[in-house]
Amino acid sequence: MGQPTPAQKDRDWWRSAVIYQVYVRSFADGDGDGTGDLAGVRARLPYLAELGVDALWFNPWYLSPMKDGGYDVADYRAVDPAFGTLAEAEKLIAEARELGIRTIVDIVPNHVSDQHPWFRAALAAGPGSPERELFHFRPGRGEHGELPPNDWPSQFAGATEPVWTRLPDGDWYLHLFTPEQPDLNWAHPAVRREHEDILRFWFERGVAGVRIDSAALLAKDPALPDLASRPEPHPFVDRDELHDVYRSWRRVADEYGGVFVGEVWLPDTERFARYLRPDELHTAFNFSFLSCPWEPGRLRTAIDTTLAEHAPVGAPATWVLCNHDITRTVTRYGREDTGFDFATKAFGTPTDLLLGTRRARAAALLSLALPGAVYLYQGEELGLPEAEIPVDRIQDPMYFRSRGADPGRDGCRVPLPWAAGMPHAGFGAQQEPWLPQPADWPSYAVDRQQRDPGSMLALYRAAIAARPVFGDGPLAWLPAPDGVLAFARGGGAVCVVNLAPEPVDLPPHSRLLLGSGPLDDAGRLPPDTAVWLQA
Ligand code: TEU
Repeated sequence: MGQPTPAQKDRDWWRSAVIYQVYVRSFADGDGDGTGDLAGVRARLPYLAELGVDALWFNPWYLSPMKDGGYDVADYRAVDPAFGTLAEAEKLIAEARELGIRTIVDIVPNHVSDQHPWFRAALAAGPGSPERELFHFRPGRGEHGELPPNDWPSQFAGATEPVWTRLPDGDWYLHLFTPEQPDLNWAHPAVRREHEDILRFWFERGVAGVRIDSAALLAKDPALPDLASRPEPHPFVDRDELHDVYRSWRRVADEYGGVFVGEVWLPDTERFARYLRPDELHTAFNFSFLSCPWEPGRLRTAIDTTLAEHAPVGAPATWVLCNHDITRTVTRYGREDTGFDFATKAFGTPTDLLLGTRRARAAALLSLALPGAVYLYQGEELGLPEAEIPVDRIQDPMYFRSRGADPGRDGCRVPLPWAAGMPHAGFGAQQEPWLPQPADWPSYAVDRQQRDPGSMLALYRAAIAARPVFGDGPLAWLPAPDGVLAFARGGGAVCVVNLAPEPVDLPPHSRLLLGSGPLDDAGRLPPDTAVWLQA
């Protein structure tokens, strides 16, 4: 095999890209109404170009009643007026491309908003109508149909809330998430046709990729069996029918050179990899790396398992530390339990932010050195911590669905601080932001970090710029003391991460390229610190 040509490299951009996730609502507020918008993103494109990212993934920006932050879509072909217009989205896609930045949109195929015309028509048409066949409507159980059709638990907050809602006409409808997010019936050909059309709609507008929300949940066993009956295969997770759906999506994407990233949460690595076969999705988020505790053995295993599961299907790995659903990295790594699990999220967990930040800096150098694509979530490059939102300001349905047991996901969705001395830390000029910013937010502001060579922002910029020194070879572990991860990828650079409790000597090298923190006085690598070395 020879060297790839520039055209091949360009086509394969997604195999090694740095992709920045924009939660539009909280990124930058262009019109000053307290909600982030496309005008805000357009104004900050130079910031993103300077950061050096290859692509932007936008959380859903479609018309939505915002019962779940836009994951309740009323019209997949319209931009919500709170964010802007379709014409503005087109401009944004084009302007980003001028700066060398590609766009990924977020498609939500499992469910629609209860305000979507299909669901409204289904409600109006009544029991037994063809309109209801696009969803999962069923009569209830019990003498008068007063009991839900089965025992499935909500994907939000476990078993505390049902996934069925009963209508005045007696029918129940299925919603794995909130009642405002009715699940579509993926066995219906019209559902498949519509989504392929939506893909084309956005590819026609110049997007380079599509993130697929809840990608492993779409297909349902039509018998809707109780989970208590231990049905095999699972009635709504990772069903085989899905692969046929994604194969036909792939044919659409291939017409445009578009790529997919699937939100696939599956513990079974072999089942996970099936979504990444050459005629299915290009990539999927690496939630096992994201959930992994800050512990050397576990991290090394997570990395090895990731690479081993991707290799047979020829798909690149992705490396993700956080997103809009997950406790912020600096907070998570500053806790006793440094792993991530929805089930153990709680209010008031003790956190050492200095420790967490040190580790998050090291984790940044680790993930940016690994082979594959890296996802950054807005604010990660600023080292923002998870905010504790006052309960009377919480918006996330996860909090309400769990009856207040789960703090919800608002804490990682707080509007960004851009300028320390400005109202609302420069997020927007006039109105109070839709979620309150903590008092110390200005200390994380972009303008401050831009002036500080020791800032998280400076580290991310330097690392993204230097990343090509690793080359694009496979990962090779190097001998290292206990608790230390060291590897190279054929490009002459070595990444060393010290997760041991004591400082360690650096391996022989010609030059220190980048460090997540200073070496000690004896030139050793302190705990929770990473370096990139020229071998
Ligand atoms: O998240 C999906 C999601 O939360 C589940 O897959 C969950 O992780 C799993 O059931 C584990 O319990 C996506 C979006 O990222 C999220 O913001 C949305 O709220 C959700 O889908 C519904 O669209």
